[in-house]
Amino acid sequence: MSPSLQTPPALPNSWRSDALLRESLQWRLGDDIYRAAAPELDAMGATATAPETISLALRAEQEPPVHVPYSTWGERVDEIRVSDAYLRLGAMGVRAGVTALPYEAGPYGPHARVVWGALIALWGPSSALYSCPVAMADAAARTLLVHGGPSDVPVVERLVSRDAGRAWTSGQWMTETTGGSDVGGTETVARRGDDGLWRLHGTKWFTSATTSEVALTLARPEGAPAGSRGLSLFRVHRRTDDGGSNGIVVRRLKDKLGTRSLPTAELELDGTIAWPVGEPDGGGLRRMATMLTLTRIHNALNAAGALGRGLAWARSFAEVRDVGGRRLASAPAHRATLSDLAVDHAAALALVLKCCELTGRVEHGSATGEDERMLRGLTPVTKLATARWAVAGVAEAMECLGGVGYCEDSGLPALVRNTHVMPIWEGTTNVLALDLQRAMARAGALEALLADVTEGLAPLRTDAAVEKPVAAALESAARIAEIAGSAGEAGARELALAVGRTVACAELCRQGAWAARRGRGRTAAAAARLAERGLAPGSIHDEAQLGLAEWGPEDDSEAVSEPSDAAR
Ligand code: MFK
Repeated sequence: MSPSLQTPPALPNSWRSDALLRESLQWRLGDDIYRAAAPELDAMGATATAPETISLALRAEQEPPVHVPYSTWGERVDEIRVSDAYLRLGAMGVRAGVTALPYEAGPYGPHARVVWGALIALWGPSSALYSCPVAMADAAARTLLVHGGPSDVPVVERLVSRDAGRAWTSGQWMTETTGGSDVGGTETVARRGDDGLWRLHGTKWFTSATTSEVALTLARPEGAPAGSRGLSLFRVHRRTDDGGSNGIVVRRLKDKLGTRSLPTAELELDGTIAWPVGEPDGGGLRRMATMLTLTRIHNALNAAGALGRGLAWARSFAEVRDVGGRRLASAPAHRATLSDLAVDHAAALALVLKCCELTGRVEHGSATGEDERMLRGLTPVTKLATARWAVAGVAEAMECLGGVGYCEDSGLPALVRNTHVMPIWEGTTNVLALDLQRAMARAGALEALLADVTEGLAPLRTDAAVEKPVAAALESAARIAEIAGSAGEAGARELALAVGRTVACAELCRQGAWAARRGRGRTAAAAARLAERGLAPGSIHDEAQLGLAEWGPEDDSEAVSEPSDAAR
């Protein structure tokens, strides 16, 4: 090799090289379950970072889906062709259990969702967004198990299969032209025919992973009231049993900033046969919330995974790159940047693994009422906070690689583009911040979260390893309790982010104290750094209008005259 050429950074096995992820699992699972889980996570860490996998992901990015509306002979077929690289990455995940693991009677019991969470975080950044249909398959399976009936069982069996040849994925068709957030405005109508079958008529404006074999969707049975209370939940199949279209016309594929390997379409439903999930009695949005809760956790796992991947690239590059006669990894300013990325990654993992732990207990029937209240509030907080941290973090990671990181073949641009969707789909930051307020008002979610912080940290007040961040998290919890009641809609986002930082800091303190007793100090240091950055704000928006008005004097009489030349 010519001496002027840069040694390429090598992506290491993402399980073996992520001490924080391994420690988090050991702390949450205990030694025995950790030892049982480690081999499959190690295998995924190797597979997800293997050069062949990274090449497949790059190729999937370069081969976007194609919509074929008509056959050669003019028949409307609405075929959507996707890259075989995208399908191969999906099969890799399915075989490893990204949909199956939580439904299997394995050795993990209520901890299955924690092991699975690590699996998703490792696989996600290499999946070319096959993580999206996987999220919806898992969430649809759970929704059908909780709210469906016997006819849904064969569908669930397909959704959670490890057999990539048999496995199905699901869509989640919620968004209509009336708005992505305002689901109560859904205009799709459900009619029951004389044959007893329900048929849907309407337009779904954003349907992700449109090649999925099934989808869950909302529609308003004829005569049902307006608003979200009139909506029912339905299962639809993309094709009829004989391979026909089931009354679904693909209007076009969306041209998106990212998620390019993934088909997202506008669909016309014209007599689409559908099966109600539960009774078609107007409780559809409440049932759909089961799906949303799980897809939001998937989103957060992928955000944490993206941060981990960005950090891994930045770290690997710093270890081989020389700048100004020294290794980049030894330059103090760069080390500080990597440190802050590591803190974001630690905070994201802390939040989302706690969600996984709570979800596992709920699914296993061992959750307390407090666990359920916590999960209700922590899910929107985790989704919104991790998505924002990931967007900022992967951009930082790209900057760490300089101009090469800005080039497509480095893989960093795809990581940045694909992370940018995370704050948008599954509810934007503000929609989720308002959802926290709904959870506070209806489920006592904030009290449960703050009680968990204060009770969990009480024994650590005098623990030398984490004394300072423990004090900061306790102070922040008290401050949140003080401001929460008056936060209102304008303060919803600041409140939710403060809750996210505080719970993350508390979790890192607990893990850090445990790790310090085993001679490891990095998690305690991450908790301390997170606390130093500030957890709860001193004040919170009560009314916000600077963004609406022109920034300038209220009227002409307040205008300041131009200074004279002498005064300049
Ligand atoms: C890599 C990972 C990839 C992930 C896959 C992504 C692919 C899929 C892409 C998409 O589909 S993106 C579209 C996602 N759309 C959304 O996330 C919708 C955003 N909007 C909301 O979440 C609104 O908050 C919501 C539509 C739920 C608000 O509607 P309403 O009509 O104001 O709700 P309302 O009346 O407060 O709640 C209706 C019922 O649902 C209530 O129950 P009850 O009928 O028993 O009173 C609520 O308590 C319940 N509910 C609402 N949100 C809930 C919930 N229950 C539990 N958890 C929630 N989050």
